[in-house]
Amino acid sequence: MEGDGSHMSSKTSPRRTTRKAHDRGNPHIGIAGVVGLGYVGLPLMVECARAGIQAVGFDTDPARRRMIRRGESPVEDIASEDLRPLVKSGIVSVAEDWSALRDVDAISICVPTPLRKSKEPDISFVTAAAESLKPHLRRGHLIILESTTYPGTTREIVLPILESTGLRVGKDFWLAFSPERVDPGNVEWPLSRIPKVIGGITPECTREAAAFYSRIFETVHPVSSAEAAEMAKLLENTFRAVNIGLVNEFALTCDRLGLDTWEVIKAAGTKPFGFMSFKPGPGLGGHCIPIDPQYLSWRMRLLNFTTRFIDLAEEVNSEMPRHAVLKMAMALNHQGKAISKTRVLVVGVAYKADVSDIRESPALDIIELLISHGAKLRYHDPLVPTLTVGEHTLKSSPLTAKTLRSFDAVMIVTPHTGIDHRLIIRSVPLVFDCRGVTAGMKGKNIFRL
Ligand code: SAJ
Repeated sequence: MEGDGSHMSSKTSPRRTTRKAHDRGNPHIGIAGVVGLGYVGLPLMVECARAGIQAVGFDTDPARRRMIRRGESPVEDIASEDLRPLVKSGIVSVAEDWSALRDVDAISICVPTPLRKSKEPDISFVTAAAESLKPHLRRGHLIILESTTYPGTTREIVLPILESTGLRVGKDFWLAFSPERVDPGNVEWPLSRIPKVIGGITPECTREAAAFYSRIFETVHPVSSAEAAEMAKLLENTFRAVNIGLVNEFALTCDRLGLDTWEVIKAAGTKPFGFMSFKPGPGLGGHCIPIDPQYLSWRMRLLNFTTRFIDLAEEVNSEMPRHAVLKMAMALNHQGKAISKTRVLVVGVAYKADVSDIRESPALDIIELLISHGAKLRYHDPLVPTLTVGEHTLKSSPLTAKTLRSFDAVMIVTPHTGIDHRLIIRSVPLVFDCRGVTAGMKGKNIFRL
């Protein structure tokens, strides 16, 4: 980015927003504060340290504060052996209370933004962070909200809390939104290489935030407002939810036409342009994709606007666990077996391959459905040693030829790397594959979504 990271229209060509990290930025920002030390906040602290910026972490969980001070990482993407030297050197530290916020110059808020049971946004963690910051807000502070939220949160919720101190945004302090883009488990894209969208409450806010983040991230992309930055993130993840919903509907369609969904998708994927492959699955898991679009649909309902694609994708995606169980029940039926009393092993329960996170995992819905239909259920997941579903607490069963032979059916729900699917196919009378890992494999005992 040319100049001091001054605000540019969104028409700025990408090359003009690219700047070498560490070359310039607001020199008055010496110490970075990060509120919320989870899968977003802790990697951000480490990235600040790698850019030579001292980072001070804030978290409401005393156990987590103690753990990080010991140099132990509570986050999968940060190895303790990488964290420990940073803590030892002091460039990464964890504050005991909020008053230390006065001593930092920039504060990135990386707290959860989940959904309530009513499917409404829960921004209580964001407001709590802003309220904790308020007594310590001072002139010169740069505040950046990173938590995914609906357009307007930064201006309508965070700004009034901070300005109730009498300090004025754009004059006494700066406030911007910059969506987190941490992709758990993605080694191809290290955090510093993922372009960072930034939108301020005022042009000066955008400039200050862009200048600071350009010291940490290779590319910053300023936009004209905090709302534009909030909305960009929702588009990114709604794009995924809707396309996954589309391909899941294709799975339902192929099922009714007696076609192999995976064969059809593989064929369509040979198109070298104008097509992007998504895969059907047992449902939509994780703490981003099923949730972020609901923030937008909730916001738009307040304006009497129906976000039909989001709502339809949610309808199709949330139906997939039931569809998967029903289709496996039909396959068992062909073998003269009912689901009740059937011994079923669910293989893979995390929300996606090669992560241990089970939040919103469709495997939880599938397990509940199978148990409610009387199946004798076990699971295997090398990354999830124990699992509680409803009042059932289960332990991951070993995956050996011997244990497999004790099951009537295996349902492959999450395709972790390294799971021996061929062993499963050789050992069990019925394999129901929700992820296409057996695509192309032949076997009378193989059934697919
Ligand atoms: N899924 C499908 N079919 C697909 C892709 C995903 O059923 O073709 C399912 C997954 O199994 C999972 C859910 O959808 O249950 C979400 O999967 P995801 O690949 O979107 O992974 P997430 O939830 O970890 O999304 C994150 C997001 N990153 C951020 O929000 C910063 C998302 O924007 C990334 O694009 C995504 O990682 C990624 O690409 O891995």
